[in-house]
Amino acid sequence: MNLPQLFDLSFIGRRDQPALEFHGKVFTFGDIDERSNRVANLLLARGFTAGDRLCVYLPNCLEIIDLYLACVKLGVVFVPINILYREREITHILNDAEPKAVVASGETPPGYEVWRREDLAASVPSSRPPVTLDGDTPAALVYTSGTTGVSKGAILTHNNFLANAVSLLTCWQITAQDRLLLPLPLFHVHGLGNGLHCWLAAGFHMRLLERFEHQTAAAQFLDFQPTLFFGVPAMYVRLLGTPEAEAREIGNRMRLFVSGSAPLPAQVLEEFRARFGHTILERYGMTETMMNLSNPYIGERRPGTVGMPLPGVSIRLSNGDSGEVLLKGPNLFAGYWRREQATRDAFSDGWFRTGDLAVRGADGYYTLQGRKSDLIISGGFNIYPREIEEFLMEQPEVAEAAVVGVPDRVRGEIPVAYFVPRGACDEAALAARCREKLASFKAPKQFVKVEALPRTALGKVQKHLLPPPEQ
Ligand code: MLC
Ligand code: AMP
Repeated sequence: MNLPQLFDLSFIGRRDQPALEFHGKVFTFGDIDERSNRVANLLLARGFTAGDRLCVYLPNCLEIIDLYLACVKLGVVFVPINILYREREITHILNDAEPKAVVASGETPPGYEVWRREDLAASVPSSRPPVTLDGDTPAALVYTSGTTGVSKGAILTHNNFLANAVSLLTCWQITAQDRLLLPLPLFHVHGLGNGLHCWLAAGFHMRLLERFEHQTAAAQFLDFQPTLFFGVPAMYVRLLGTPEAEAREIGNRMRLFVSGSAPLPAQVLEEFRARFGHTILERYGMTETMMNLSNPYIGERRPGTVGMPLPGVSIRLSNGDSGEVLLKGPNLFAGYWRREQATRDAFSDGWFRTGDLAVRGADGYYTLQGRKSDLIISGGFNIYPREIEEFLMEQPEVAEAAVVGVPDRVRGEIPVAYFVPRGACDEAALAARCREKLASFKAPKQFVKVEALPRTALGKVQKHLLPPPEQ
């Protein structure tokens, strides 16, 4: 089966029903289907064929959905780019993915055909183009950083998205009666794989937000009255600020809150339960695999754990009951785009090596214990210190640099840069350059000057020996 065939199943008999709300406008399932057929015909008219890549650098909007659905109807590969990325990060993705065109709302590097959202409004037929695709067809290339600091495109197939959505619908009892409030960005698998695909596979009513704004989040809940919410821990921390009466009212209408992409502190789970009357269900996923493990919908949702494997997912820990998480299953990606060596290195005897460390309890619950690499997760966005260190070392005032994550109440972790200055150093100018050239979540939030970085006899930086930053 391919994705349009799965979505057609839930559209049957529901074409006139409200499917999507965005910026106050409501669209039916029929509208969604026809809008994307038009965009698919437009792509065909512009010479796109199956296997071509289309890069999309847009915030959450209606067009990003039209473009994604048009791509999966044609076998064109959808390549979302994080809207917070800047020129350097975008250039890498464009050079690597070699798209036939880019749809962008902001500035993009030269050398590629760029379309604006208005360009998609051309008058073309709304009939579905006759294309036959099987489930192994790539649907999306989602870029994710490796320990090398260079991001790689994970090839996710129709079958990967199908397996993920069908599994979540079953395990979290999602039906057409649900209502989803979705503030997650559609350029990552949390928003795309879970949010968008559960919506289309179940056929429920979704309100999409351009982004999560903590100042208005509670008002969105009260206004839309969702039953279902997918969020990163930073969103749940922000929601703890909701006045008690409002939190109760929101909780009364809700069926299920799910958290993932970063560890949910047990304390936050407890405080949220006291305020909203719901136990957040925590699950564990990854760009290359989408969802792997989940706490049970019925049964104990245990704080600090990520539960048990989802249907079809096989899991091994490298040392038996502890160690690196190794995975197999229908959710596993088809490899890294044009990186055979990196793909080979990511597997061991057919098992995908996640780089995450875990322990398995006697009753089968898994607890994540950190990562083999020094990945920093800030607000659910991943930061590879090496990428920031390489950028800092290119700056004239920096001789050496080391970036570490320090705990942050809201975002989980934030990046801090330790550096050895080269001569006189204007720290404010350095900070400003980081903010201009890097995605905002990657820019170090504090700079600490040191005389030298602590190193082993072999020259490896010992980050754990760096002095703690000032609070
Ligand atoms: C964040 N910012 C955005 C933005 N999200 N700007 C534009 N569009 C967005 N979508 C910027 C802000 O400008 C600001 O920049 C900074 O991020 C934080 O803003 P804030 O208002 O203080 O927000 P905050 O309350 O801290 O919440 C941040 C957040 C964001 C939770 C909304 O971090 C977020 O959307 N996270 C989701 C990440 C995600 O989807 N991860 C899934 C990866 S997939 P400045 O300049 O002030 O710093 C994966 C697999 C899996 O991991 O298991 O799911
Ligand atoms: P990404 O590469 O952006 O897809 O991020 C995937 C990583 O996020 C995983 O390898 C984990 O380290 C982390 N992650 C996802 N969900 C959880 C969770 N529930 N608890 C802890 N870490 C998580």
